[in-house]
Amino acid sequence: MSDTKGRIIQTTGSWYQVLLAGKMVMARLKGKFKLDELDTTNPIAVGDFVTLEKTVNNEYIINEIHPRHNYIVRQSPRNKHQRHIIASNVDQALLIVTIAQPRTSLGFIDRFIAAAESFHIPVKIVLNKTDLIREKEQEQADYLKAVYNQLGYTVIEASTVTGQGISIIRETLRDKTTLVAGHSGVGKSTIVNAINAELNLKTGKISEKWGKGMHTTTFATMFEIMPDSFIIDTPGIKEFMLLQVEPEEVSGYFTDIKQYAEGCQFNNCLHRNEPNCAVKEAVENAKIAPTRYENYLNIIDNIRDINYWERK
Ligand SMILES: Nc1nc2c(ncn2[C@@H]2O[C@H](COP(=O)(O)OP(=O)(O)OP(=O)(O)O)[C@@H](O)[C@H]2O)c(=O)[nH]1
Ligand SMILES: [Mg+2]
Ligand SMILES: [Zn+2]
Repeated sequence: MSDTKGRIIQTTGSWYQVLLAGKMVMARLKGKFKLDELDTTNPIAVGDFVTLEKTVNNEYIINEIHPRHNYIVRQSPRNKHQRHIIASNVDQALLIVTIAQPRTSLGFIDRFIAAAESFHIPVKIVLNKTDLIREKEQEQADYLKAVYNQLGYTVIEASTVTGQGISIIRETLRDKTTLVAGHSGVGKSTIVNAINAELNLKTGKISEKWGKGMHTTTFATMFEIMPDSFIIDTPGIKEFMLLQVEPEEVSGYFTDIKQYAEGCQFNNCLHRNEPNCAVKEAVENAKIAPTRYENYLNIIDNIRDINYWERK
């Protein structure tokens, strides 16, 4: 019997695909497995590093999960008090957005970034399909680049048609575990295929595997896109949301707002109507982008609505 360290690539019911020394093996969980986090529905998630034990029958058994650096959770679809770990040990998130075909709203981008901040995952943005940007849309592209670059979320301009940005994306992914996210149709699979054609992911239509009816069994998948470089594809990007967060916590996930919040008169300031609010002042003086502030307000309103209905 020998112990070895592997990484969970995919979970399918009670069997786990584990990458072990460059090879894929199937493993099962040890019979009596102690769960340290009792409020999660799945003990093991994609991205987990585990210790495997090979039994006398040449089967692999998972007998230890190594501590997670971070993880992405969502509410269990069956029980709102339970959490489901989507993926763990994520180095960064690459959010693919487009100005047209489809249009990604800044509200979606800001919600995504806030959630990623809450999970301690750094974000980079890929502005894809630059070949489709027409003159009147250029202003929106410029605004997006200016706002997010300034905040420290690198914006990589890309097009799988012209090849722009593809080598930058390749270098960004190298030696890391990256969650690749974005609305359906923005070009996630096309970009991945441009980097590693061997993966040959389906493009152009919503992949059947994750089509309607699959939303209750959300499993993330991990691919090795290059040696030691992994990408995580999550089917339910809508579930990537701020979870169990109070309105007062949200500004902590907006780096720009957080920076000014210390100057507010009240330390529980929501930066809406309170007097002597340093955040509102920063918005008025164009120190904070107006769309960022609006999207922040939308998020806290949304949380208040949800809390209201849940407490009723
Ligand atoms: N013009 C243009 N079209 C692109 C570009 N990148 C991808 N596309 C096209 O956009 C469509 C959708 O691309 P996909 O890669 O399937 O999109 P996806 O994000 O994987 O979508 P889902 O799997 O549904 O989430 C395909 O028809 C691609 O050929 C680009 O840079 N420019
Ligand atoms: Mg796809
Ligand atoms: Zn304030």
